[in-house]
Amino acid sequence: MFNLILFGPPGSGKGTQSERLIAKYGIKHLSTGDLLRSEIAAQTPLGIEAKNFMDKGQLVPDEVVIGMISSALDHNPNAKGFLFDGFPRTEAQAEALDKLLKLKKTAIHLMLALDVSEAELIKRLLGRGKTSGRSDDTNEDVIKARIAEYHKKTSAVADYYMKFDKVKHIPGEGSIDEIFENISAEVDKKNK
Ligand code: B4P
Repeated sequence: MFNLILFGPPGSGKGTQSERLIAKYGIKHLSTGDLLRSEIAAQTPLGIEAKNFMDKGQLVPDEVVIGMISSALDHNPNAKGFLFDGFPRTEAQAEALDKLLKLKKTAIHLMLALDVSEAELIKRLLGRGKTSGRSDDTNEDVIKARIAEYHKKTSAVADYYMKFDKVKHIPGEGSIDEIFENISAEVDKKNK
């Protein structure tokens, strides 16, 4: 089993690169952002609660996203590995993920962290907002709040995995193909 975390601030290319990674390596994609947006579309109680946080650019409470990931892991017993996209986003989520994977006798093998400047993040997200219909991408104040949440609560998650020597930084600016080549090279080194 090979388990990978794709990490980075909002708009750094996690969703974009995830599509290519799952196509190449056949691992199961678990995006908490996508899972939350499906709950919102289905107007479930969880989705209605999550939308309040997401519309303000805030993180959804840990217990909500940890519960979603735990159930997704249970529903995919035959996966040959998982790609975690947008999760974990707090240290509490990282600790919970380690415990969940340990119960399944596996672990995180690699965290790939995409580095992108703040000006580029804002440009990309406002660009996506023109076509995506995502309310959190159309307002620059909400985008800035998401980036602030990242610095306050999420960037420390890389330090957590750094202690276990599992983090590789990848420049996240340049062409999507070029970035994917660098990502693949790191995956291939670990996943022989
Ligand atoms: P997510 O769905 O995870 O979304 P994201 O971080 O905004 O985007 P991502 O990084 O995947 O987008 P990409 O760069 O691919 O989160 C949304 C919200 O959900 C959060 O704010 C939070 O409220 C909540 N949430 C999710 N997970 C949570 C958790 N674990 N805990 C608590 N709350 C959680 O794409 C951005 C744009 O850049 C696209 O238009 C793309 O085409 C473009 N792009 C990508 N690569 C590019 C490149 N190389 N060059 C130019 N443009 C590029």
